[in-house]
Amino acid sequence: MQNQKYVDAVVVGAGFAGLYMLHKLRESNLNAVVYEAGTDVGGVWYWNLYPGAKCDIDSIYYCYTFSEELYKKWNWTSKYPKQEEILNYLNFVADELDLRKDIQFNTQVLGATFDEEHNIWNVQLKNGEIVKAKYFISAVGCLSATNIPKIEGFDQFEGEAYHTGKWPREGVDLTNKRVGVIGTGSSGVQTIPEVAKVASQLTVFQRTAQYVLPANNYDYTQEFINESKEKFEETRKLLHYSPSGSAIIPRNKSALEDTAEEREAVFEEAWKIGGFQMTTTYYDLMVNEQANEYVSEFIRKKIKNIVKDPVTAEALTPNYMYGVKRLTLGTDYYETYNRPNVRLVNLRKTPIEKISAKGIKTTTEEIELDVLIFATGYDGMTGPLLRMDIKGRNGVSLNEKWENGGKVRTFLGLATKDFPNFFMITGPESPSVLVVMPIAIEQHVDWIVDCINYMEKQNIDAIEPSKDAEEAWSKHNREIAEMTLYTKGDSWYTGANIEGKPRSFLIYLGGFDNYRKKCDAVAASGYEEFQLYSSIREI
Ligand code: NA7
Repeated sequence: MQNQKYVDAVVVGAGFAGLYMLHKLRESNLNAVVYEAGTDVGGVWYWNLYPGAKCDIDSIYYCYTFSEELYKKWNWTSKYPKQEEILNYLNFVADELDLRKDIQFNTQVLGATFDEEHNIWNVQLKNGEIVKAKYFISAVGCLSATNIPKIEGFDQFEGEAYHTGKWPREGVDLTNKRVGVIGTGSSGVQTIPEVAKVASQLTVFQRTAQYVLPANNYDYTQEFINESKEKFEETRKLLHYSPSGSAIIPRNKSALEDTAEEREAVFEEAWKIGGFQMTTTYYDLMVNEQANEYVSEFIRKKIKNIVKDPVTAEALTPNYMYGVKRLTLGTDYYETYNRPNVRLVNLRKTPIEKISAKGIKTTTEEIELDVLIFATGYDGMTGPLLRMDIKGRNGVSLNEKWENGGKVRTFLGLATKDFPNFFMITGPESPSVLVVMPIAIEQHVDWIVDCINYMEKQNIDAIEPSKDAEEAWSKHNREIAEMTLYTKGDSWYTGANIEGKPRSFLIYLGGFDNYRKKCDAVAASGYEEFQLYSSIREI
């Protein structure tokens, strides 16, 4: 006989999203439980333990802003925080808010099935337990479903192999080892310079060259920390109400308005400052192809100036548009290729044929490796949701409804029809992944908890978006995306990084400020674009 318990809400995942959701639900006197597959809090910051892992958003922004007291209690040490520091921060938050008592660790949620008769979710845990809940809330993140590409012979490899996003907690000793890294996205770009420092030989297997901007990370002074705390309210407003949902405010100038010399000076200054300063130089870098070409060319020249070997420099130079793949920040990334123990294999010229017992066989050679690192990214946005078996009305699964990711339909990225009382924090078709993530999370959690409170007060049993609302929202999303250059690239933004994944663009690009207004208007209207059900009153 299965052991069953009932809670008001089940939350999946104990990262930034799950922790804040739990706190807010408890504040509303709801009985909630968080299930987390890991042994502790942290989400992606629990799993991404690879050498060099850090966040590429300023730490004073990449944190919660719902509590001034909490914000002021924590001291960040550097502009771009290391994974360990963020994990410490999330542990601090969990302790301050006493969250752990409602989190069950080591517990994977396999799926959930909606019981239409009782308006209840039956949540299935890997340990066999079924938990009943009125609300089923995903806090699984956007980049948590790791992708290891299917390469022939992987099972024959006699060395060690790891994915950056599932790095062993006990660490990996790479000292004097022959290491291979496949992948040059943000994870690869961060880990490659660190691995190069200790490995005897590092071979980077690159399929697509990246635009890597210099991070120019630095330690904060106490004075800066004090000032940033003083500016709490200003910062909170900036992050929550700006179009980008970040501190990045592009200048109100087109790259086409400046002369070549002026543009060069502007780009040069941004390069010197580092970080994402480049994205602030002109407002039209991602909407005008000529503007985009100017910045692309500037970075291409930088790469060729830094990398000494011309063949390597050529291979590292991207030939596609700047920004259509997620931009990356690096520390000595291009410089690393000048080291004698580092070599780049250009997979466009010599693709991987197979993995052998000893290493990697390309079309021209076999490269022997002791350790193989997959920095091959994630099945983004839909992956973590579709890896759970979520069944809504009529037993139809989310996979079936969304046609395995080929036809995603949501309303505001928060909910989807036929899956009543199922909420997605930072779901597809929301702006989240282009907004400072904890800020996007706070906006979603606040909206969801307001909605739940409304339902509880109004005796509503179930809520789901209407078909018209979600069709209109999805269409609106696609139309805005088509006005930009973002859809033109192959990356996790478009699903092109996963073999067989249908291509689609699932990030709302209409501005975080407009998005928030839309969400607020929906709530203020009494959730007009949703269907509400109550067994005890007419709606
Ligand atoms: P990304 O950015 O998706 O990068 C993955 C990298 O792995 C990228 O260079 C891919 O090349 C490469 N890749 C993927 N599959 C293969 C195969 N089969 N062969 C060779 N190379 C492959 O993931 P990250 O973990 O670096 O970063 C994810 C996000 O985390 C990041 O954007 C930030 O938002 C934080 P491709 O470009 O597809 O040719």
